[in-house]
Amino acid sequence: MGTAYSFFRLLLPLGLFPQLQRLQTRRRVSLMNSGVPLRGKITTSITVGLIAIAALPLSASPAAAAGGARFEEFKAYAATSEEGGDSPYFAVFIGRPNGTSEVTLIRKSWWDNNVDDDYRSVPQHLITSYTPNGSLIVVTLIEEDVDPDLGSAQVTSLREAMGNYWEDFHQSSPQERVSKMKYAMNAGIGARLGNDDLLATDAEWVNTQSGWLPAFEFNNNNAFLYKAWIRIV
Ligand SMILES: [Ca+2]
Ligand SMILES: [Ca+2]
Ligand SMILES: [Ca+2]
Repeated sequence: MGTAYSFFRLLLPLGLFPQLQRLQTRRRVSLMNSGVPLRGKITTSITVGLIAIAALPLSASPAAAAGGARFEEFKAYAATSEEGGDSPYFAVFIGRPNGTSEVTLIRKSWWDNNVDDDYRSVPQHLITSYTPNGSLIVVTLIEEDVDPDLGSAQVTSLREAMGNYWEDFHQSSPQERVSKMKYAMNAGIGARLGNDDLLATDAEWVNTQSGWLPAFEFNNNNAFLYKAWIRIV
């Protein structure tokens, strides 16, 4: 899949491509109704589908030894300067060395308008049960204003876009992987937010199958400081 294609997908909040596919289906149906023979085309798409199935990586099944990733806790050392408490939530991307990936939102109702300086929370939220060494975890801290901007449709399209991007870059150099995926999270989330604030993004590598990863740190010109901790369990 081309890089330009997946970057384009990143910025498409609701996914234009399923609509294009539907349009093609409609066109095919209307062509069938018009009596135009389509056998050649249908055979071709079945063949392409079979090739795609045959090309699925065999390494996708989890290795028994690999641990899962749990979002243990976060602390707001300094909340943002907005009036009242912050309403933080986290978008987490996990890219594995085999090219598979996940995107999850971590958001608790009791954080809403309730996070001030020195607030600490221990949600112990299991993100995924498969995080082998060499996986990259990227976390973006977002602050809600008015109402939540990322519903399930936005998360689904973000997950798909990030997945395509990771497929393209999961074998690039480690430095490039970090910078590309941080950039992709910022661009992909930014394109899907209304009035919520994207505060900061940080990344860490998984290099243990049991224990804490280094803290994820979120700050921007000292306007706020949050840290979050993920543990491999
Ligand atoms: Ca807010
Ligand atoms: Ca805000
Ligand atoms: Ca909002």
